[in-house]
Amino acid sequence: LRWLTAGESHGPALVATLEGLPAGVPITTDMVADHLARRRLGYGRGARMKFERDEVTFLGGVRHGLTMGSPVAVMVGNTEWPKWEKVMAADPVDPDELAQLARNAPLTRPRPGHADLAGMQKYALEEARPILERASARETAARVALGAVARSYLKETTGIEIVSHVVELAAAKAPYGVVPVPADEERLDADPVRCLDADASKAMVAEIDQAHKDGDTLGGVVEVLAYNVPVGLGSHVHWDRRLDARLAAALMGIQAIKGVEVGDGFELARVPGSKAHDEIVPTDEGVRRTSGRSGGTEGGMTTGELLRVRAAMKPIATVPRALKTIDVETGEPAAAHHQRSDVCAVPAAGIVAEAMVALVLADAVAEKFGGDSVTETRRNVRGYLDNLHIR
Ligand code: EPS
Repeated sequence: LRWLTAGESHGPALVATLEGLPAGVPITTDMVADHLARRRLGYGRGARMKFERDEVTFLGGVRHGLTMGSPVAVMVGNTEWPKWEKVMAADPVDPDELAQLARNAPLTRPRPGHADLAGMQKYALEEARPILERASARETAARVALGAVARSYLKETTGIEIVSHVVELAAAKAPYGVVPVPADEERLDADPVRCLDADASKAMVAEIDQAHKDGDTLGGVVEVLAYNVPVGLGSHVHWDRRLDARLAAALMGIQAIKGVEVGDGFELARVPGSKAHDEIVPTDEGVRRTSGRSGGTEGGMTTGELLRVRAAMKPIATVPRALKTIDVETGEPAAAHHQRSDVCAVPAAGIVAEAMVALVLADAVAEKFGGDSVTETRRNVRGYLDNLHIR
C-alpha cells in the first residue's frame, strides 16, 4: 500500500490518498465520519474540538459504498477555513490587507517542544506559521480517515479488529494487564478519557482538572490491541520488513509521541529470560502461547496471538503558562506564543494510534495475501491458514 496526506491545520481541507487496496472493501462517508468523531472525543480538548466539525468527502476510489481498486482519495474539510482564508490563502494576498489581520501577526516566539524553532531554522523562515500549520495534530484527522478504510479492509479479509485504550495519563495509571476487546469500543468512547478502569478514569480526569487550573498540559500512554491477527505478517529476514519495526515507526510518526513499546517492551529488559518469554503449549485449538509478553510478535513476525503495542505521548507543547523562549525577531528572551490549546489529547492519540496500526497491518496483509478483489484476498488468507503445517 502507499498512502499520503496533505493539508494544513487552518487550510481549506486535509486530503489523503491510499493506493493498493483491492476492490470490494465496504466503506462509506458515515464510517469515516464515525471514526473522525471518535478522534474528537476526550476530556481536556480545547475549544476548537467543540465548534469545528470534520466534513468528509470521498473524491475517488469508492462507488456505492465499495472500493473499486483504484486509489482512494478522501477530503476532510476544515470548517474553520472562512476565518483563515486570507491568512492561509494559496494565492498572494495584498500585504496591506494582511497587515490588518490580527490572526496574521508573525509568530516569532517559538514554543519549546514544538516544531516551531527547528522548523524555522531548517526552512529559513522568519516566523513559525508555515511550520506549525503542518506540524499540528490536525493532520491526524486525515490519517484516521484512511485508517477507517484500512480497518474495513482488515475486517473483511482477515477478521482483524482493533481497539485502544488509555493506560496512563500523567501520574494516573490503569491496572496492568486488563485489556479491552473490540466489543468494548462503545464503552471506551463513552468514558471521558477512554480508560477501561473506572477508578483510573476518575484519577485521570482529576489530573486534567488540576493541569487546567495550573495552566499546564499533560501526556500519557495509549495501548492498541489487534485481535485475530494471523501468524506470519512481517518477516525476520530484514530490518525494514520486521512488523514490530514498522509498527514502531508508524506510532513514532504520530505528533508528540516520544516512545513506543511492543508488548511489555522496556519491562522485558528488567526480568530474566524465564519470566520474559511466552511459553509454547499444544492446546485443543492448536499451538498457543501461555502469556502475551511479546505483544504478539517474535522475530518481527506476528505469532497469531494478540498484538499489543503502546505509545507514549509527551504533554502538548502549547503550554498556557508559557515557557521561556526567545523572540527570533530581536534575539531577546521572551515567553512562548500561546493562543489556545488542549490540556491533554491522549484519548485522541489512541484513536490515531489505532489508525496507524490499521494502516501498518493492512500493508502487511496486502503484501502477504495480495488479491485484486476482497474475495480473492479472503481466499488467499483462508488457503494459507487452512494449510499451515504446524497448527
Ligand atoms: C493543535 C492545536 C489546536 C487543536 C488542533 C491541533 O488547534 P488551534 O490551534 O486551531 O486551536 O484544536 O487539533 C485539531 C484541529 C484537530 O482536529 O485535532 C496543534 O497545535 O497541534
